[in-house]
Amino acid sequence: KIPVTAHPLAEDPSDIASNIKYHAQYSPHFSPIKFEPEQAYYAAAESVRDRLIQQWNETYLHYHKVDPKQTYYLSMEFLQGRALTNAIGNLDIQDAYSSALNKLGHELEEITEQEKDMALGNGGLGRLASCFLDSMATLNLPAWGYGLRYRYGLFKQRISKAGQEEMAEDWLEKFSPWEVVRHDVVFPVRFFGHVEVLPTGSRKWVDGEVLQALAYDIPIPGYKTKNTNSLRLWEAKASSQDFNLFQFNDGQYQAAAELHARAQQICAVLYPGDATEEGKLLRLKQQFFLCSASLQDIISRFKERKEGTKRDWSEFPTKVAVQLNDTHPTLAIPELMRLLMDEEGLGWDEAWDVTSRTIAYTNHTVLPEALEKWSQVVMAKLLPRHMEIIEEIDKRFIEMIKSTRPDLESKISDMRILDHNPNKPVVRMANLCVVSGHTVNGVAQLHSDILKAELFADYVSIWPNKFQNKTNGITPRRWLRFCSPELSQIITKWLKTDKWVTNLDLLVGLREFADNPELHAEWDSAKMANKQRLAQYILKVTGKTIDPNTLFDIQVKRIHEYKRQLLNILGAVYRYKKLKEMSPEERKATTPRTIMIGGKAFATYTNAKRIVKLVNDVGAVVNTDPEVNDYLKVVFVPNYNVSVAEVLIPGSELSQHISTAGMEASGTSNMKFALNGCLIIGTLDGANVEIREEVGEENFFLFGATADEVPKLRKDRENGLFKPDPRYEEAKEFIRSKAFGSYDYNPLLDSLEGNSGYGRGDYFLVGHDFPTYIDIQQKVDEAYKDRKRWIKMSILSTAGSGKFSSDRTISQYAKEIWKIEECRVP
Ligand code: DL6
Repeated sequence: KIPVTAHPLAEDPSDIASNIKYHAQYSPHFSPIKFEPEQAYYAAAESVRDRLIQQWNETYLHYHKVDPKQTYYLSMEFLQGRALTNAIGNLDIQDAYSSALNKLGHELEEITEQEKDMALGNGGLGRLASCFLDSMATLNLPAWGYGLRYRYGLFKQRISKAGQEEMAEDWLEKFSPWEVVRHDVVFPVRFFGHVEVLPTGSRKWVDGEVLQALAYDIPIPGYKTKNTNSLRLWEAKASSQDFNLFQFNDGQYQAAAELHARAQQICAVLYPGDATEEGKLLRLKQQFFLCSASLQDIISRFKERKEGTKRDWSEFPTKVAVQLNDTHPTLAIPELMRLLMDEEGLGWDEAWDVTSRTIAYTNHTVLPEALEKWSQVVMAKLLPRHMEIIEEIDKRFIEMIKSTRPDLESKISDMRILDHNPNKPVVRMANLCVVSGHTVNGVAQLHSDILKAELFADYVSIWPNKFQNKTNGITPRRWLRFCSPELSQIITKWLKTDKWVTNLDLLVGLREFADNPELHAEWDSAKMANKQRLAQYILKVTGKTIDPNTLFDIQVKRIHEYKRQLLNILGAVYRYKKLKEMSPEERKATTPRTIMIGGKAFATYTNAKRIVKLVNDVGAVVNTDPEVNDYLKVVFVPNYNVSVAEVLIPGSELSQHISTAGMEASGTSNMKFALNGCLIIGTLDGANVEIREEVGEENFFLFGATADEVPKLRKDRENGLFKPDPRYEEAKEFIRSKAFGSYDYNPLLDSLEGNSGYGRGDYFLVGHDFPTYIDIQQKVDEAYKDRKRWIKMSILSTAGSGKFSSDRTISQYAKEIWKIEECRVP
């Protein structure tokens, strides 16, 4: 009965329903017979997209007219997750869409489940980039995200008897209603070739192979504002001239389309394996592809914005801020130099001035293996002109040190960009960023302090003002307002305003009600509803029943030895063993717990995959043991991603952030859990330090060595001074005894033994921290028994989370690094 009409900006639910039907009929992706949840999702998404496009165009035109300074956030990862709930929420049209869909016989919640996660990222770094985009739009900041349009996102994880299996994650299997291809935005990107010296003396990169970068844009709506920014993703293509029709007709099908096949490899997957030389080359190609296309686009926008008038290049840094999300987009530095010198005719000094005033770099890790180093040989072959430019930057840096800081001469070999180690000459990307960028920042206070005191200490003495801290943040829209509507409503009711959604500091107002029994009852029931939803989800994906009346204890993050999922599972094994030894009465007096662990292990990271298998094997025994399974369950949550996090985090009560101190740059899931009233058990690492300060020491379960103590503890181990706690030995022995199946866990457990080497000799100090971990877990059990105390702690955790809004982080970047201002669409 509902008429089919376009009504692209309808407000009335009946008109919205008409518009959804319009899309089902006139943007047909399916045969017209069915209108099931899947078809309803695509039609509703396209209907929402109509509105976004309207705002998006207005935003582009407004920025074009005002010509403000803009930020360009270059990142190899964006972990956007699903878009529909977020778009409807930010546009503030949930109720209208919900009733429109009801009129069409659907539930909004059900159809949102149809959407595939856009998982173009690996972990915290990628999700941070996505939170930042949300905040930039919400704060009306003129800003763009730039990334790659990977055909397959981060792999889909399946758990079998053998452990983790990786499958291609096909987010574009059907199509994405959120991307718009811009056929008019295409730039050439060259690889290989050689450098020619022109008669003028200037240099030009020629020959090699040239691919095309084609832009796909994803709209990024701000919360309750018209500003809708873009995430621009590049796809690699070969042109039609590169298709050899003659060869094709001659039956040489592969040869005829060789360049097309190579183009497809570039955006095939995120982080292709880099154990082989081919893999390394492909990763470098991906990085350069992102940098070159983005900079050409940025430059063309810079020129376009003052049509007709020739722009002075010294103005460029007053219109453009480029932020490098870790070292992956470092090639933006030599590429900007090349474009300015070889294409625009600037001299070295002028180009260097522009480049170094434009580019800033964020460091996200101190792990040595994650600090990128590229072979000079590969770089010179793939990017001969860039290698020349890097050599020149290196040479000038050394000259500068020699002439101005002779006291640092002995440090030059560590500080310079090129490492000429004869066995493996490499380019150190972090050094290139520090030398070339105007600002370098860490992502939590402790991490920034470590960067200044250790990794970059020598540079600090040259450029003390170059180094900053920008503690990470998360968007309160996705990570509270939309993922936990129940808790959000309660917060709004008690604060008597919903302004906390854009001013998270207001949460502190909850403190005055922290003992109020009425709030306690509401809080408890919202948390319980979220726990029930989580339990249903676990049943759906694992077939396991978990009891929402037990303490829900969650650790979800990439699997890595420094994050110490192994400490968690050893603790669970110890708990299980103790429960087995207890009498039935003693067991009844314990705090029943459900431990959930989730995360993906990189396909070639053997110990991480063993950890995944161990969690599953422990779960298989514990969960089927009738003596204990009312008191303990251990569940591995498969295929952890953004939309899974949106179910897990609201239902959590305790979450584990237990990395070896000094190793987790910040962490951002710790912020999401704390914001959702979940208590943290953790070490003094990354942003945990600041979370504990904000929520109060008494609301944080702290244990373990501090970052200052870690080097000495490692030395002590090397000198045979470590005395293991008997409980630790007991837990390990229990696993070695094959209590959890026949799989050989000795190689994994052996990494905790011995006394030297990275990844061996318990480099991550699981043994040292185990006893305090077990002790603090007992405190958790006691605290949980006192319901009033626990709920109060939970409320105070949310109340103290205001600082961790990405709106705060982005405002600081805007003011202190990018020097950009709000440009609100009227
Ligand atoms: O800054 C975002 C995020 C931090 O919260 C994590 O602590 C940090 O591990 C992560 N860094 C990376 C880079 N590579 N590594 N490892 O993902 O960044």
